[in-house]
Amino acid sequence: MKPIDQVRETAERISSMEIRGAGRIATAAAASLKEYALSVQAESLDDLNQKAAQAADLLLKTRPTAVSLSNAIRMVMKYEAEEIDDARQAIASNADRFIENSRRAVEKIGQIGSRRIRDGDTILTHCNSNAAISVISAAHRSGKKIQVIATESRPRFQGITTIGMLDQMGIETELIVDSAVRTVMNDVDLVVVGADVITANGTLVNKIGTAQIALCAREARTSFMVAAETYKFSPMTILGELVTIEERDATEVLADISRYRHVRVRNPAFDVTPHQYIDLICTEAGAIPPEMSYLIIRERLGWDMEEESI
Ligand code: RI2
Repeated sequence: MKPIDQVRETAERISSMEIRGAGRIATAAAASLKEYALSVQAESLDDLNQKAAQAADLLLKTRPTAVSLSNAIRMVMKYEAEEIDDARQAIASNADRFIENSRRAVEKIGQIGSRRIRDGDTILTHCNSNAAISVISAAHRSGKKIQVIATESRPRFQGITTIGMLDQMGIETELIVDSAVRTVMNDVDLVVVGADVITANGTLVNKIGTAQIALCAREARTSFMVAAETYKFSPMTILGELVTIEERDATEVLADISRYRHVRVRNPAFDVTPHQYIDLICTEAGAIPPEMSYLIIRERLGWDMEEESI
């Protein structure tokens, strides 16, 4: 396989959601760029830089919402080198560092977030988030007796992945359809969800349905926690950029749309939860109120206002 075909294949697996989850797509992209940088033929340093940038672009276009992808690619592609081999090594070690930091961040989020869970709590989660599951599993491992309510998360049913993971850990779990959230909310002590994007003002962009859950939690006075690595925060939102909400194929919702003449399917993959509905964002840098998101972007992502492109 040509080196660029490996990148194309990874991009295809991310687009089709064979590889999914904001964290996983970021680490898959970093690993793909590393492999590419180490194997592609290059005639000069410029040639390598250009080829790596093209490969990065292929990966970047796969999922338009997840900022984890652009943050990962920006971190991997941040290098200065005088020789081709130095550039290859710099990309490879940046990718390794990103992947290792990501793994550690999820672990740390679990430790920090689990302290907010009390013995006997019922936790509701949506979709399938590694960061959210890390919080739940850390609470379970620390000996707290907890139950989880997991939504199906239509149309891709990531909730089935979640119940499988929780089941493996021996955690008591109930599966509900997405529309049952309000019905069960009075039984819930804490909502824990992941994040695809957190903006400079603490707004959360996450799997479609999250905003409705936040609304129900607010009505029931139930705490709403977001579990997110700091690379889920979006630097570009400081510069006023809006988050693009990915619209996926209609067939994910309705297989046979052709038999209807007047029907159109809308399939937005994510929705927007205002920061007022979020009690806490649990990151590897600590548990913060959403209003502190700006500082996370400036301090953890080292974002410079001059740096307008990735
Ligand atoms: P982790 C997922 O997106 C879900 O929206 C989930 O909440 C988010 O990524 C974060 O997941 P999708 O790829 O990075 O299923 O915490 O569309 O695993």
